[in-house]
Amino acid sequence: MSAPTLNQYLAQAQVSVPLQHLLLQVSVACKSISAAIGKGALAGILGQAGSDNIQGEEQKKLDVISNDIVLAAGVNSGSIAGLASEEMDDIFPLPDGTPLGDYLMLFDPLDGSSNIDVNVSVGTIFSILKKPLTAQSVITTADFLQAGSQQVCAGYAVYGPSTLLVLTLGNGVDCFTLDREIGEFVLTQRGMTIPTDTKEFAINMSNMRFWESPVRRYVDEMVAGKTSVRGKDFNMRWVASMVADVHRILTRGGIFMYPYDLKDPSKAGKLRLMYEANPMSFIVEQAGGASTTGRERILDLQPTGLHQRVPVILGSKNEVDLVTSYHHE
Ligand code: AHM
Ligand code: MG
Repeated sequence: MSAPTLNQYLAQAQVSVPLQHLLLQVSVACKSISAAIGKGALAGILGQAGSDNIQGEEQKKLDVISNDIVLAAGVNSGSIAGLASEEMDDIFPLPDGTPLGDYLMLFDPLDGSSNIDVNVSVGTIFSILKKPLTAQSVITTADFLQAGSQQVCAGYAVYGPSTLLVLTLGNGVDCFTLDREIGEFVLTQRGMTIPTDTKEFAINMSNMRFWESPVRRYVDEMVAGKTSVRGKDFNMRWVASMVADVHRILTRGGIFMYPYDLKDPSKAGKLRLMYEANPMSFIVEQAGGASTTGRERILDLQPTGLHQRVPVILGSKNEVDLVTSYHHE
């Protein structure tokens, strides 16, 4: 029998019908973004949009296009109670007449967007929560501020040589590949697992002078390799698209770090808890890896704001445990 399409897979899985609708709409959004990225300069969509997002970062045209596509997917699913995006200051006001569903979705429509103009992999990350029982008829920001451990689903698409969709529903991690000839995501890997040990690390080394001493010590030891207490040599990779770096770790192991740094002490790191750290931590843990801030498990953090930033250390369990133990010494 041939491998199931996403549609067939969701119908077989123990997934509520509204969540199936939402995930199918998200997958359609990912196909549209993949098509737009594939056209690139031919469609005149590379370069800056001329606006800034809430974080004061310059938006690319494709950031704005991707954001609109994912918002429409959420609205069209009929399963959404609320939507929040890395690219928008506040939660999205659903258009009048939108049927109100039970799910909240937070997303980074185009992660790694500094890589768009140089034709390097980028992606879409999403996190799905249940609307809290205490929610009123009008959804508020507070309804979204749930710990990552409350996620019912998380996933990412990576737009690389192939377009992939990686999903967890809290029961392992499965990977789908977009078959462009039939226009469907087809299951190509069930039960992705991250090896416990690794010889590969990912970190932006140009920030070294801003790191705290536990990260500095950990990276120094890996760089010293065989001559250090580690007794083995390490290799380094940094795509600068979290989706691509995390996907490599899900495929062959590794550790990814965007740690706390003193570059801008008010920010506590670069990556965003709700749009990047939580969904990726859920996926990584479901694949047998670990994810911490260096001090605490990311999925246990009680969010304080939609756009909150956190340090992120995730991947092969033994390495994450080691660098986390350095923070506790
Ligand atoms: P973005 O969501 O604005 O693209 O920013 C997040 C990205 C991550 O994908 C990546 O890990 C990191 O920023 C790269 O940062 P740097 O430019 O410091 O290497
Ligand atoms: Mg991002």
